[in-house]
Amino acid sequence: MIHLYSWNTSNGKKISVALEEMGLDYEFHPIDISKDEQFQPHFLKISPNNRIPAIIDTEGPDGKEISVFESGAILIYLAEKTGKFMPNDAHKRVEVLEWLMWQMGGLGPMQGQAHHFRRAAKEQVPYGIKRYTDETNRLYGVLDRRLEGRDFICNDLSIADFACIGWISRWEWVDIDWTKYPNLKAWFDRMMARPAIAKGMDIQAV
Ligand SMILES: N[C@@H](CCC(=O)N[C@@H](CS)C(=O)NCC(=O)O)C(=O)O
Repeated sequence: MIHLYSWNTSNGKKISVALEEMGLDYEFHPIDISKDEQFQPHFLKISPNNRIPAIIDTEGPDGKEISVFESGAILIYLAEKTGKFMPNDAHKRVEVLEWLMWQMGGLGPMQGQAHHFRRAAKEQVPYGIKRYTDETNRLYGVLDRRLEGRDFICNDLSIADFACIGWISRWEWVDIDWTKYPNLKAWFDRMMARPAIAKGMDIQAV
């Protein structure tokens, strides 16, 4: 059994989407970050950076329990556990890792800062709003070009797609103009039309 400690956010949804697509049984344990539950000692034991998501797999390697934090590490762990959504071919595998790391180091942090400056900051900081909105748009452009002629980011559906979907689904928070990113919009619609992805994205935090 996999225990998912998460919340209804862009990083949290990556893992529920992956678990649904992989067909793994899991139990959802909400960690309400609006109530600072990410600082509870039991959660810090498995996620020392006090961030969701994290998992406990009671049937980890060698049958022993394992916990994993950091969404990218969790996606790789689950792909290796199931043999799904991560190619064995070394060239194709590198591509999936490249796009996964692109999301982890680029799209997530930049769009996250755009969300912060546009929606949460206690003062309006025009420089911050522009800097991170522009950067998010640049990254949407990168992904749009990558998706030209491809159904999924690395041709076949992979953990790179799972990493991006939660962020792209928050496009309204950054005022994205879809006419600039037609390949990305088609990918978003294609992803959301998959029942397992729609279910994983709909994980309820309460
Ligand atoms: N690099 C981390 C980022 C996780 C992250 O930022 N999670 C946010 C929610 S999307 C969180 O837990 N925030 C709580 C806090 O800032 O204390 C990952 O990908 O797992």
